[in-house]
Amino acid sequence: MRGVHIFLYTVFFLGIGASVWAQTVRVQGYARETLPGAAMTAAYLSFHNEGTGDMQLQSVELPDIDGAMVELHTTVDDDGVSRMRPLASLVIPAGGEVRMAPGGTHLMLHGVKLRAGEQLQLRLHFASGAVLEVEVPVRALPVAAQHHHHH
Ligand SMILES: [Cu+2]
Repeated sequence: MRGVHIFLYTVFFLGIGASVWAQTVRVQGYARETLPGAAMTAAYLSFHNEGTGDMQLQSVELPDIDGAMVELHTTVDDDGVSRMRPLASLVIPAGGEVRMAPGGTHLMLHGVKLRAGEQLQLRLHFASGAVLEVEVPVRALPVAAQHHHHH
């Protein structure tokens, strides 16, 4: 698929008794372009943990954009109204997959101006101390979202 980047990342941990295990996660995804005059949008990543231990995503930075801030959000149904809530962290179970998607878990990007066709650099911090840099494409908003932006 054009415009989709897959990142492979492996970290080796030395445990007690010198046992070694590998932590490998595959990440792909995209960010949405910002509306004219807006400085906020969302990005959606998919994680495939091919390692033997759970991975816990704790925070995300945009190293190339001064003043940008990223929050991990989930969407909850509150009496029929969908609302976003901050998430402290996101666990990707060993051998499992986590997919962010519109209307679900997402990265909220503040202080950004993104245009479709650009590439966005993200720096992912995991609880293990591992840091992963990924680059995702910026995609155009779906037509409906250009008229209504719920946040
Ligand atoms: Cu949000």
